[in-house]
Amino acid sequence: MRPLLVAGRGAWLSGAGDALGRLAAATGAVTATTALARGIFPDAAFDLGVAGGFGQESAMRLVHDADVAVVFGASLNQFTMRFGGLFAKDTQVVQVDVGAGPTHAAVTRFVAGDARLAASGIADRLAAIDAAPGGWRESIDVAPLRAREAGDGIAADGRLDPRSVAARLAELLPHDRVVVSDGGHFIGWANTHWPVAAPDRMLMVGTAFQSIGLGLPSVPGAAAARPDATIVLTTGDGGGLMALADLESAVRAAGGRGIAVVWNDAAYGAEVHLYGLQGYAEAPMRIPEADFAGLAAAVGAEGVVVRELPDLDRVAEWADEPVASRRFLLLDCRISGTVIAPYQHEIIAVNAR
Ligand SMILES: Cc1ncc(C[n+]2csc(CCOP(=O)(O)OP(=O)(O)O)c2C)c(N)n1
Repeated sequence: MRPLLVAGRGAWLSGAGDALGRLAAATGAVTATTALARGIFPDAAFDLGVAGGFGQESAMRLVHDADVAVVFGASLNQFTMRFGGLFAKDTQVVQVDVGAGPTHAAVTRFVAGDARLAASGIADRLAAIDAAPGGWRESIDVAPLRAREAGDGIAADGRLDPRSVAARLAELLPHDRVVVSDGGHFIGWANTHWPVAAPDRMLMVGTAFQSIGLGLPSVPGAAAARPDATIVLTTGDGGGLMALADLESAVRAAGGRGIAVVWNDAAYGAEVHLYGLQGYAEAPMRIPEADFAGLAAAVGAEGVVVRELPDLDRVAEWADEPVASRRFLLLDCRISGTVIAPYQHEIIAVNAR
């Protein structure tokens, strides 16, 4: 057997993390999550990361190798399912959910139930019969499958490679963070490169509402909900400009425990990749490069223009300073628009069908 467990936000809401960890150990299953459940499995050693376009290609090949997949609290939307290509044709897909029935044609069996109760119930029964795990996951070196693209540092156009920025920030961002994400092409970088301590520490407001411009205004809410956490906003220049009035609110609310990462590609990048490629005029999709560092300084934050990777070292110094004496830190990352995230390539390919 090559068992796989997939958990989604429903599993997190039902408090299924520990039960799913027990079930994974009892069955010897490798694990994967949806974007909204990253960090739910207690044992990261056998976790492949996100199922779907935010997952690494090598990890997704292993998902495809699974002969049985049990899905807890995940709706299996088109992005999780890689537009139909996530599982092999003959994979047994069991969906456990409190919903009325299966939510994807790939589901071969539906079990109505709460994720936590179902997972712990199955784990209890396996323990009662002394079932031994098959050993599939121990035969695989999972960590290299999750390896993230490190990028080229500087892209051919002389601007930063966003993969390299994301990889370096993964090393620098405080671990007590809550990440707030606006919407746009850039959403891939946080999702592929920045680990999440628990699912409720990654808030994808832009994706939830399918609207850009909600990142900056969500910072005060995150700061109020998590008074001890570092609040890290990830936003594009398009969404950032749209919400500019809320820059001051964000800076004031999060103060010295706030960071904003602005993926400044001087464009509505998602539009360029999805529609520019189809031949539509790109000029309206371009944005004159805005000086976000300057805008931040105007409302009392510290703005840093990031043109080279060493410019990010300021984050390490900032993290060592007392919260009371430092200011909200905005990283105005001048990235190249030429690096297209793998998840966006998936969408481009579907649009071309
Ligand atoms: C209110 C609103 N307007 C337009 C869109 C369509 N839209 C989706 S992504 C995007 C581009 C966002 O640009 P930016 O914030 O710079 O991020 P990037 O795509 O460049 O990473 C647009 C315009 C939307 N989702 N919501």
